[in-house]
Amino acid sequence: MSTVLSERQPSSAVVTQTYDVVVAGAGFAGLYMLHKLRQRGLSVRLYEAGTGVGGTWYWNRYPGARVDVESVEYSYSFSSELEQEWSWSERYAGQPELLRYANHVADRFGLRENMQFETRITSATYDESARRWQIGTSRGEKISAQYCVLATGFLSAANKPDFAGIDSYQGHQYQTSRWPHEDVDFTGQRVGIIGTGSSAVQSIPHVAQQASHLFVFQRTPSFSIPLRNAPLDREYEKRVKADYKEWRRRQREDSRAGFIAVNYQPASPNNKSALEVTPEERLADYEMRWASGGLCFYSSYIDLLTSIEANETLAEFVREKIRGRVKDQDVAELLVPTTYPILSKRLCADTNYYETYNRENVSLVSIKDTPIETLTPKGLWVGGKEYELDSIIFATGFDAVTGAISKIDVRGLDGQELNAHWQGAPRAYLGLMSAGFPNLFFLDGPCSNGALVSPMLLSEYQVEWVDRCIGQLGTEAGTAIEAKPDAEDEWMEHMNTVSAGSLLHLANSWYMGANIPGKPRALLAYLGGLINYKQQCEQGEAGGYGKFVVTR
Ligand code: NA7
Repeated sequence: MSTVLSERQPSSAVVTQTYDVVVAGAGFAGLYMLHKLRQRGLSVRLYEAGTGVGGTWYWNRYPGARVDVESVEYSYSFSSELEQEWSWSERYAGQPELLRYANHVADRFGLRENMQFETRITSATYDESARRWQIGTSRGEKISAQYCVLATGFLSAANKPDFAGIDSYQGHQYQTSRWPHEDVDFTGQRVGIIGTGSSAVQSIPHVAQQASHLFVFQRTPSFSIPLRNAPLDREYEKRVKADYKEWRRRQREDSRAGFIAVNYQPASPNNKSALEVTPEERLADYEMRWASGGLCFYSSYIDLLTSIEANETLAEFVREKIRGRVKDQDVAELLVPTTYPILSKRLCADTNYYETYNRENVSLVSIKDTPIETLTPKGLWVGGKEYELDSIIFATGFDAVTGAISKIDVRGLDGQELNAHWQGAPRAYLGLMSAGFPNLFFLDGPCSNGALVSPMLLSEYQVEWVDRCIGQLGTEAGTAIEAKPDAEDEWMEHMNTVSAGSLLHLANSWYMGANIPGKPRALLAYLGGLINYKQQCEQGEAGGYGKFVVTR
């Protein structure tokens, strides 16, 4: 077996190893992938850039970081023992608890012995004669693996814009997605935060409680709904645990996106048009969802993301709510989004976000028409004014979905670069494999619905698909599977067909790659829904993987 490099070992060790499968990333998808492959008795090595497991919840340690999918659903379903023994403390778990859960899973299933931390996979080159991947790491290792699974996460490659003067700034700099492991205390400080997406919406109320003054630099306002977090109702937990199997079945089979938390979301998916009901009926539905909290507006009327008129009914409802939460109506108007349809950017879910602007020590600075000119040694210049700041927080998001994969130098058949294959737009059959890149799998990658459905559910489904595939092919030397170019073309066409007319195209969001300067504008996710996606994946497996070229 391989040499195990623990989290504490120096980074100078260089080993050359051979495995059946190499997995990149110790987030929830990577951990489960490792578990499945170990159960098959395969030799597997998981490489992780951080010093520990948890992926998103390892990196995003900013104050207020919290999942906005209900805890009982944002958890693994593969082990009923795990389901029964783990108890969430809140309706929506906070980052520390989610990190504890990831660590518990790694320990409970003995996964650490096959993991190597502080190691980033930097290259993967397909050796056609051996039909194996030659993998390079940030430690200089060269590894040979028959299969390679990239579980690198769709919100993991941090985006820190290259602001002029950024190196001249002498205060403290923080990035929400690279937050220090130690507590950060802003007491008595003048703090600036750049960005008003989910990460900022969660952290602003916390930072405002410490800072002497908080300046929020907003380019585009978000739509945010109250999260209505609370300690987890123990009666509710009992009911869920008594019936978890059926609960999970319904998540998989009965819901549009894998969410069925009926206790807290009394509103089941609404299959009507927002325009076919009376204004009173519509308002009642919206009020019920507002009171329930969180992301349940996604399961409201069926045409909210296809009809601008229907969408506007919800957008206006939420705008009015924002106006009602903010005392200064000039500030409220700056916080009201008007330039894109609601839900076409990821909806935020907050605790006291808008109310924070009622505090004396919080100022909203719109940088929509006057972008940040430069950082200075003391702070930053915007709108002809210098803001002196002790700390600046960059809540500027991610190079989403493709960012982490494109940082790896991947070369497939004939030396073709994956980044070249994805130039213009990423291409991957079922979001799982790209033509010309045999034995290379993506989890939560582009062209699947990772960004739009229950992330745990999709990860588990994809892991099980990949595990079955590797299991059926086996590890005999020379065995390879590759998506047929036709299958990939058809999938891309299908993706375009199901997304035609979607309002998602109208926003400059990370779903569209539009938040990163120079990134091609293309919808990165599959909009066909979870049930349809699974049917398509089953078709892909049918006929002995008929949509793939299998070589033995
Ligand atoms: P988001 O949602 O991408 O938000 C990033 C924010 O940073 C957003 O308000 C951006 O404004 C702003 N931003 C980015 N670049 C700049 C520059 N150059 N100048 C000023 N402002 C900028 O990332 P989050 O981390 O908050 O959330 C990501 C996901 O995590 C979220 O969708 C949930 O799924 C969980 P913009 O809107 O581009 O004008």
